[in-house]
Amino acid sequence: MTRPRILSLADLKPQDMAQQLQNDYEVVRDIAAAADVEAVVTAGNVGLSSQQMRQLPALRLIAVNGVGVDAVDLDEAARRGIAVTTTPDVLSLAVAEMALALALAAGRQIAEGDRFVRAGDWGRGGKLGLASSVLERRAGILGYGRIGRRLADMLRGLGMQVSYTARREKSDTPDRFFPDALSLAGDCELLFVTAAGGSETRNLVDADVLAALGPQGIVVNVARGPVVNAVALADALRSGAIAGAGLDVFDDEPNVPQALLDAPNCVLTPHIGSATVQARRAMAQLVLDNLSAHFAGKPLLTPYEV
Ligand code: 8YV
Repeated sequence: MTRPRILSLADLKPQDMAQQLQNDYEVVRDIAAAADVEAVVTAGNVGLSSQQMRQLPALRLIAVNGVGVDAVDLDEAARRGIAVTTTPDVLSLAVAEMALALALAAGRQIAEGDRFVRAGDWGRGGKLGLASSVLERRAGILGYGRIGRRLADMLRGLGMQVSYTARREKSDTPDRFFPDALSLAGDCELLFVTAAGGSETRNLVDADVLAALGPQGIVVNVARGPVVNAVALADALRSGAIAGAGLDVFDDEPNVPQALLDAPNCVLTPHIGSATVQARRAMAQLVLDNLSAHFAGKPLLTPYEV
């Protein structure tokens, strides 16, 4: 039996899941050789532009190995009746765990302490200053979707007081609602960014929000780089307007602005929020299941509804 041809712009992980894709499909990697393909596999941070879609006249399905659709031209997909699927829920724990890890790393001098020990400063009698407790802070979550809510559950479980802002107040949560980022930041010292990317959330965390967070404040971003204004963030770290940051996402990955590389108490990771074996395996399985459903003419498992 001939295997359907698909275009893959992003590798599935772990290796056995990538192998499964190879077994089930003829996997093309060059878009110039994919004019006949009905399905494309892409990553959340890779997406598919309208220009790429124009090179794919037979396209019927965009299977995103991730939850972010900000890099997919959804208008063009809708206009052409191309379905989009994502991998919701299965990565929420991993990304929430990463957010907590970054908060602890920035707040408890983990990266700085590691550099201090390796540089021999401890051995030479040096001392790190005292940190301010992370779990005794009030936490604010900007973006209260699946990942934000998973994180809220985690933080509450650790005894933290949690507030959030989202487009609408939710009735089914004990967490306190604030109508916007500014009022949320004014009430917390640990601000987690878990909002979807795209034009609606660009620069939501700006100089005013950082000033409201205050000199004890820590910002953690596991969502999309542009939600936090990188220039304002680097300035706030340098001037002491906030105390620290933990960043897993950036405007122009894999390039990280020099101002953030140079900023004090800024912990940086290379977009690895969902990069656990468990999450990536479950994500890959959903991609495979959505592809199978499409080629079998069955309903998609996790269609992205605009
Ligand atoms: C991944 C992501 O880095 O879910 C998303 O939108 O950005 C991340 O989980 C990526 O999609 C991995 O394929």
